[in-house]
Amino acid sequence: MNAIYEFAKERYAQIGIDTEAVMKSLSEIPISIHCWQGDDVVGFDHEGALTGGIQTTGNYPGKARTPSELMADMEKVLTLVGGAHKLNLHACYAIFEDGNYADRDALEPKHFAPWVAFAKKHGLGIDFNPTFFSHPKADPFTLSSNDEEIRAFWVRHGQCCLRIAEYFAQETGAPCVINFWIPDGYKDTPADRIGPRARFRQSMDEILSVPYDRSKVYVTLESKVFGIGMESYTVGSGEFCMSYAIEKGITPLMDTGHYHPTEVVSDKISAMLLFAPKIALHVSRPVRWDSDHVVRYDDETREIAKEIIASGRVEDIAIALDFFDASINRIAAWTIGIRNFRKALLAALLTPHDALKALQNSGRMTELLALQEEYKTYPMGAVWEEYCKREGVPADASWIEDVLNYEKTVLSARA
Ligand code: RNT
Ligand code: ZN
Repeated sequence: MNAIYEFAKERYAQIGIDTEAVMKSLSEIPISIHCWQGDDVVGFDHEGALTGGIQTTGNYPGKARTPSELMADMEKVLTLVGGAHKLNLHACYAIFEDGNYADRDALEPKHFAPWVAFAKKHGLGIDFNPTFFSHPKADPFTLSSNDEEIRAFWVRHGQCCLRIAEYFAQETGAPCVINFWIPDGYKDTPADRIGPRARFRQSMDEILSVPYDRSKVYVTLESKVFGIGMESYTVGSGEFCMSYAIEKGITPLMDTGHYHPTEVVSDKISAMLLFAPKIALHVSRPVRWDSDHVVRYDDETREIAKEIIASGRVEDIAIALDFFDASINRIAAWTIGIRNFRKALLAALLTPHDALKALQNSGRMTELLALQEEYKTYPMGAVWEEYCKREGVPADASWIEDVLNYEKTVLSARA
């Protein structure tokens, strides 16, 4: 018996919350873990810089250089975070065994076989992302390029990624969320905004015209307001992606860093859920801009989690993380971000949403505000510790020492 947990359990019971049921629900919500935190979004299919309007900054030692290093690092992370997870891969993480390189438009399931083995070993479903950046043909235009050869190349890339997504779903038994994001855009005011968008639309139509099993492969489309070097115009804007997703019956994806600084994704979730059967999220942390900082347990993160739970539609929302910090220990970065989002979900599950909604509906806004604030200091930490113990992962800050030991024994050897 853990006296602190028992006290918390009693405290939450008084407001109608069953902490045992909460812990069960919490462990079942899948969070998709992005492989790209481990190597600063480089991948294994090219040499050269990360392009596409995104950037990693920092050169903390010990980044993963090979598939086996990246897998080992992710394995370490999985010992520190509890609950259901998926593995989120990018096409540039293809593994060319025996040196059999294939360009992006010729990728096949076999190039991801080691990842499937890794996922099976850890009981993970796999999500996927075609990679429309860090490639000589991303010039930087891809699916919206006015060069037919380049556009066709990237259409083929999208099509072969759909086949790979289906393979992931077949192999793991879990549906595969495949997310399309293109960096296409202009630094300065374009003369023609509609042309590139029309070509993007045509390209997506062409990609989605290949047959794929819609019950196993969920296509998502991620919008963006701007990127580095694409400050004035991005082809895949919010309106474009939302409209296209609704028209085609695919899923819109919102990345928390992809809006104007005072816009918040927490407010968009409910609006989108009324029109899209499913939505998808990239949980990140913008600091002034789409800076992809490690997710904190901050107000907006908690509000997003609250919206997910309070909507009653958690099973319709695909949750993935998307941050990449190269200035701190990368295993710690992953662990902090994953634990924080799980904590935010816990806070949301420990909130009596129905009672609060009833106050709102009867106009008792004073009590609503008062209770929202009171609940913030309820003993959630005790439930979190109990949850972690039951999941067999560190319940307290002791994981930090574990990561620092791993740095000493494993990462430091990667000179
Ligand atoms: C970029 C998008 C995109 C990428 C990953 C690596 O702004 O957020 O999701 O971060 O695909
Ligand atoms: Zn994203």
